[in-house]
Amino acid sequence: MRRLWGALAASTLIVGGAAFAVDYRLNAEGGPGDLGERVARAFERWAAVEGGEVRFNEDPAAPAVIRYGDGTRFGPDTLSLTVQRTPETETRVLLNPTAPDERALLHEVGLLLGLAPAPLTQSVMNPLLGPGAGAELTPADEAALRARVAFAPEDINQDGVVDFYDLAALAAAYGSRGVNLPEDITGDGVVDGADLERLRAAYVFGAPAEVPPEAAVEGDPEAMTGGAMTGGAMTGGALTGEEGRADVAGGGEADADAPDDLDGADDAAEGGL
Ligand SMILES: [Ca+2]
Ligand SMILES: [Ca+2]
Repeated sequence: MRRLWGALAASTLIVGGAAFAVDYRLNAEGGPGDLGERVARAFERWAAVEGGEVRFNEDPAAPAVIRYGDGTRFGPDTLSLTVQRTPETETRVLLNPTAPDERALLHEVGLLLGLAPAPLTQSVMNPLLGPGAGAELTPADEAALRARVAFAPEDINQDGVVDFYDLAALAAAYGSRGVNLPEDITGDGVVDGADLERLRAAYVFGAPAEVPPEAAVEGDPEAMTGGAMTGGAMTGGALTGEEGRADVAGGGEADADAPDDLDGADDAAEGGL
């Protein structure tokens, strides 16, 4: 069983509406030199989703970088990790240089697109790659991307209006930390006053509908931070902190290394942790 490490993508990477774009930069040092080609293939598969309308722009100044981590710091079952640190805005997708895996890239690009992890499914957004899983986008993956493109981040329950029910969802999740939480409108990994302010700015005042919309809020924080394990499958766990966080998922056992260290660089030199 191979594991991915996943964390969060930032909605700050995303231009909402039809022009849905992810800016990124690449660094192929420290691993196989065909990183660019493999990343391009992952991009193509997401960009081919009908109704998805996503673009990927390589930009040397982009806040998201895709590169190899320090192979000695990855566990044998860990394929990739995405880390975002706050208050810095850099998002780092770190790939295991000894085990390049196209499925891992498909998953990590989904995170960059702002899609929530989907444990216990056949989705490529499942942080744990089961046998035969994760190689192709599923209908659920395609639907998640279409919804991400179609609805403003402030429309938390994705019903087409920013209203009382979005506020209720945000209130219920207030203080939560995690990976691509729907209520984390700003995409910084925590649901707090900044998200409330974004919601306030988009809020349409009116009487709440008598019949609440279908609960469409995804990304149950418990699911993303749990460590449940079922026979031969899935587990997830999230490490969170004041300065940074990384969603960790894999084969059930904790990894000795903190995911923040998987790039093998000195934390202080990285300017934060
Ligand atoms: Ca809504
Ligand atoms: Ca936030």
